[in-house]
Amino acid sequence: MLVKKAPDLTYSDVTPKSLYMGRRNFLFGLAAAYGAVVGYKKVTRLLEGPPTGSKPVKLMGVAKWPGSTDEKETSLEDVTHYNNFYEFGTSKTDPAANSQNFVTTPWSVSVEGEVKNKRTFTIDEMMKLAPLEERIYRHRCVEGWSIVVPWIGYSFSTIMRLAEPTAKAKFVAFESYYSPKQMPEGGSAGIELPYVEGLRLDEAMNPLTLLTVGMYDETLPNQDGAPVRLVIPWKYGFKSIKSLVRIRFVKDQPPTTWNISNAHEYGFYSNVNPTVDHPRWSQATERRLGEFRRRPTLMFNGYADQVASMYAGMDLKKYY
Ligand SMILES: Nc1nc2c(c(=O)[nH]1)N[C@H]1C(S)=C(S)[C@@H](COP(=O)(O)O)O[C@H]1N2
Ligand SMILES: [Mo]
Repeated sequence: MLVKKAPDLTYSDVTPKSLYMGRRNFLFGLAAAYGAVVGYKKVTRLLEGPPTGSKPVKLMGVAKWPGSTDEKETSLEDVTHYNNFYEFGTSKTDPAANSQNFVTTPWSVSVEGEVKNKRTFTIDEMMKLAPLEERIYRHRCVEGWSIVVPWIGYSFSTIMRLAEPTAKAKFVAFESYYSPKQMPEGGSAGIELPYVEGLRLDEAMNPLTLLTVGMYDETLPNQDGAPVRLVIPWKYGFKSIKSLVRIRFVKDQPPTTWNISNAHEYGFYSNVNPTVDHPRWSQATERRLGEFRRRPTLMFNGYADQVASMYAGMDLKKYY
């Protein structure tokens, strides 16, 4: 049975090793600025020959979302070099090291199941379904570390409104891309792949649930889930599924990767809750990447006002 690592990390784990964004990417950004992201692959080819992988490009016209936290943003360096993305390896530094040649163009995401309008979107279509917003969210991993990230995206509810779930739809099942060829480390990750996750319909509909296509003013780096992922800020990080290819509206609660792997330790809900400990460690405190001292973990990761009512009357020890 695969187990997640106990909390805590040493400062050296998150000390910058190299500057992540080079001048080349800045140039891609400028070239791609006209017409948002359209044609950036062409630009890549022009500047450096055959593509070796998809690189972040600047996103233009992103509005500031009024609900952002004013806590200090975690550095881009930390957010891109301390990751969980088991398809690219199980150590925190593996995703940055092993995902650089991940090719994410072309990309499409299918919307299926109990909906009136089944559809497949290309990533370019998906990026234009709603105005992009920068939302600075706290993000808390079940292992005890946390980050503050300026994500870019729009509420997942946009997709739901277009898809029009039928009365039978009670949950949404999500699936990540998986290619043993592109992700050879996934074969020894110890979890079933493709990575799968799920939300109850009302959780998916909650305006905080973010269909995320960028961060720090650019499209997503590969290690953070390019080209599209979810971010569900009141839940432990593993619910925020990366490199999404399939969205399925379903009748029954869908299987989820960490619950399949170790049901005793990881439930379906996985709401951040400082009063419900993990079987092997306390969840009362967390360490923000880039800081030394642990800080208290907040109920629903500080988003209780927006989400607590969805769980009224539920025993959160039972539905962990
Ligand atoms: N497909 C996929 N999605 C994933 C994971 C993964 O291994 N594979 N790891 C999860 C976990 S455990 C966490 S904490 C977050 C980490 O997101 P970040 O690396 O962008 O901080 O991604 C989640 N989404
Ligand atoms: Mo995590």
